[in-house]
Order: sequence, then structure tokens, then C-alpha cells
Amino acid sequence: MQYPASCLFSPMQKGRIIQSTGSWYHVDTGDEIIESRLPGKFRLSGKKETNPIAVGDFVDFTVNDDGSGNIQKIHERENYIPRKATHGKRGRHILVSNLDQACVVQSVRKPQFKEGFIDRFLVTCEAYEVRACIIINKTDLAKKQDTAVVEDLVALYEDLGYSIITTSIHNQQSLEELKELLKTRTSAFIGPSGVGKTSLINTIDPEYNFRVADVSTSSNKGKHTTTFARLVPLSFGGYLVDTPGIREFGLVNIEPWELSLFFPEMSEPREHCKFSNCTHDHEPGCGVIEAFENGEIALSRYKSYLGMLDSLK
Ligand SMILES: Nc1nc2c(ncn2[C@@H]2O[C@H](COP(=O)(O)OP(=O)(O)O)[C@@H](O)[C@H]2O)c(=O)[nH]1
Ligand SMILES: [Mg+2]
Ligand SMILES: [Zn+2]
Repeated sequence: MQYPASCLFSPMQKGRIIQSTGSWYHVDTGDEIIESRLPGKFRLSGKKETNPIAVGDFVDFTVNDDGSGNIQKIHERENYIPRKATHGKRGRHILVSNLDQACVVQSVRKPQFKEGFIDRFLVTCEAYEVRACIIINKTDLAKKQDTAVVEDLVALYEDLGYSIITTSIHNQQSLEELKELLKTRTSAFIGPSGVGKTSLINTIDPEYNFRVADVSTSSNKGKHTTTFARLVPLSFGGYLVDTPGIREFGLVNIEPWELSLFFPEMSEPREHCKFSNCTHDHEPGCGVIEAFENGEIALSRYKSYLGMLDSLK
């Protein structure tokens, strides 16, 4: 039997997945970017993921005669952000891995922010031990009645201990704050289409001019313009992963009884629950319900909690 020369002689190299477009993965070695493929054995290994490799993964690979790479090994992930697979597929989809922080991006208007989305994202970050931050973009579109709503939102999440900033691509000071948040770290932008994830990258780093939804076609719904995740170095230090827009953020591998563990404001009240397996939605003697009734837990957060609990049952 004849083996290709590459199998016998190509030494193993290390790199990081910076882009994945279906069958090809771009692996950055630090010196060059090698377009690589994944041998079938990884795809057929019966894993729970719909994508065996995620942007952010560190891999070992060999180089073929034609210069393309063959991924041989995926290094264990330090952390990752999963969400429930969509389009009726089973299992989970790994959005991105090996992060210092994940930022959920929302906009004041066009499309309007959804607390439910933010809270699902935050629960996932708590459960998977990834530092979370929140970016509310397009403050320039705020109408009079939005200002107080956004201020309340900022106060709510700050009180819970999360980093939250408001930005606009037309407000230089807010962009400086954003750069400060991203500097020297590896971060990811996660959110629905149209909130301005790619625009923010283009604006804070003059190196980039990625495609964004053009103004005339950007509806309240948001249009998919970024179709695959990509990891880019920032010229002011750090790395950032831009991800395609996601409509829903389904929770993965969280049991109903443990959901409240991922709501920081419920950690003290839940100690007063009469039942140890309390789910805090109907049980008598529930410390969380009591805290909610006393105004110690925000309505939007408790609503999010109940919505998530329902989806997990
Ligand atoms: N008014 C306003 N428009 C913005 C802002 N950021 C982005 N946009 C617009 O929103 C649309 C969607 O932006 P895009 O970056 O493609 O969103 P993405 O899907 O989250 O990557 C584009 O038309 C942008 O010009 C902002 O801060 N203010
Ligand atoms: Mg985009
Ligand atoms: Zn309870």
C-alpha cells in the first residue's frame, strides 16, 4: 500500500482555529494561516456537538503536499460557550472556545434589546464559568422614553456584578470604553443579527472592514451578514471573535433544580427555601419567591427565570 508522503514525514504543528466555514478550518500557527480539513473520524465519533471544532480551539495538525492541513488532535478546551442546536438538530452547538470573556451584544433599537436573551446568555456564562459582559449598542437611536429604560437596565446588571457598557459607533468616548474592555483579552461578541457586532469591530479597529448589513436593508428584524465565526487580532491588543447572529439562545445541560444557582441574586434567598429541591415557582415556604415579592429580585429577571425553567422541564 502506498501512503502519501505527508503521512510519513510531515511533523506535527500547533495552531488555533480562527475561522470555520463548514468543511474548511483556518488554522493560525502564529506565522501563517493553513487551510485545513478535519478527518472523518472526528465527525463520526458520536459526540454531542453539531460542530466538532469551534473557533478558538487549539489543534495539532500535519501539512499535506498541497500545503493544506490535516487536523489530528483538538486540545482540551479551557472553556466554551454552548447553545442548543437549532433547525431541529439534536445536541449542542459550540459557539466559541478558550475565552477570557464573552460579551452579549444587544441594541437599544433596530432591533430592540431582549432581556430574555441577555439572561439566557448570562446563565450559560455562569454555568460554563466564562466571564460575562453586556454591550448595549446604538444608543444614538434612543428615543426620549428609552433613556430611563436603558439606565435601569445598566443599574440592574451592574448591581448583579456584571460589566455592562452602552455604545454607539457614532460616539467616540463609548468606543474608547469598549476598547478598554477588550484590550489584552480574548473576547467574543454574541448576539442577534443587526445589533452591530461587526460594525463595532470595524469602528474600533481601522485594520478591519468586514461586511455589515447596509443601512437601507437593515430592518428591525436584523439581516444575516456575518455567516461564520472568525477570530481576529486587535491592533490595540487582544483578540476578538465575531459570530454570526443567533435568534435564540437555548440552554444546554442544565437541570431545572440547578437553574437558580446561575442567578447570583438567588443564591442567598434559596437558602431559606423549605424544600431542598425547590424550583422557586410554586412551592410554599420559598425564599426566592419571598425575595421577589419583597422587591429584592427584579421582575424581568424572575420572568426570565420562569421562562427558562419552563423550557428545561
Ligand atoms: N445608528 C446606529 N447604527 C448602527 C450602529 N452599529 C451598527 N449599526 C448599523 O446596524 C446595521 C447592522 O450592523 P452589523 O454590524 O451588520 O450587525 P451584526 O449583525 O450584529 O454584525 C448596519 O446597518 C450598521 O450600520 C450604531 O451604533 N448606531
Ligand atoms: Mg455581523
Ligand atoms: Zn424556592
